[in-house]
Amino acid sequence: MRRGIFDIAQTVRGAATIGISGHEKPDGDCVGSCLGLANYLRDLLPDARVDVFLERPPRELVENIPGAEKIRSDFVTDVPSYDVFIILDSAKERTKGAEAMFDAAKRKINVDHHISNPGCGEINFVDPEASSACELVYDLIRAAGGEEAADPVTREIAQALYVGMVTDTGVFRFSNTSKHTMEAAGDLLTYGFDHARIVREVFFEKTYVQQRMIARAVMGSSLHFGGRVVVSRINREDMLEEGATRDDLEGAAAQLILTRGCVCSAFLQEQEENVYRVSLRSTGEADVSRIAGSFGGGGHMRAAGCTLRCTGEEAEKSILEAIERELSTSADETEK
Ligand SMILES: [Mn+2]
Repeated sequence: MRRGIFDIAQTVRGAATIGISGHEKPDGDCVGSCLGLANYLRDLLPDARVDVFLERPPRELVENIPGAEKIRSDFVTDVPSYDVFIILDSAKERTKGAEAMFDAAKRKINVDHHISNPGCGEINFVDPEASSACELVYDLIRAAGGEEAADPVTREIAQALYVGMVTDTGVFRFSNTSKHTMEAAGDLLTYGFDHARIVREVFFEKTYVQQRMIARAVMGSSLHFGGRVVVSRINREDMLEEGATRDDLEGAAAQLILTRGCVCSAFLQEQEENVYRVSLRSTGEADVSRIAGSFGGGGHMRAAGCTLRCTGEEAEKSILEAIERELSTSADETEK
């Protein structure tokens, strides 16, 4: 049994209004965990109102996660204070539009697997060992008290949670994939959704513009520290030339870290003049959540992000210095 797990059915008992939210720019795990839990709570409490607040998810998630059409992307509600508000896959600061609703709620719950999140609820179920928020929601639903005979998992719930596990484990490739992750995923598969289609559409498919932006990121990259670090930067004029938006840069960071010999990568994208979003990846030798944290960002050991406000050259230089520091620190720690 996971540390910090609680009885979700018991906790929401009697609630008439429940709010749910996750992080900005919601990914498969964020949308899957929010909608998987929302579907479960709607079945559990048919008379309760369950509202999900998220920015509009990308098309492949809307098409593959049941209930996505009910998401409230305007963050507008007429409920002054939700009986229960649950933030998934995020700390409250990253939810943007939902933070005030969370603060105003009568009961605040936080479920997350980000190592950088200390927990922002009265009830915190935060486990960095879990592959995904969806794995934690799966555990919550399976551990919930209720009628013995009824199976609380439906095909809709199973599909939503599977999308999140696939997303955050890179289709069960990353080291966050545990025996328990596979057992949970295996259990979800028995509900009979088209899992092969999900993997293709949610994880692997790219638009042609995305493919071209990945190519540009790789072509424009440079190697550092004897080939152990690869860095690439995409400027606004690169995006303009390809007709690309920010969403079209998806996949570039993941491609860079696949360079043989490389243990850490940084992908910088210019958001506006002198503002760079940095996506950091690591094979495990460096803890990139610490690098991101030193610039006010966050994330996981092997995938993290932050924003730098300076010129592109300065941003690259600062990031490379931070990576060098982190690599020497983690080497020292290994020796001890
Ligand atoms: Mn996640």
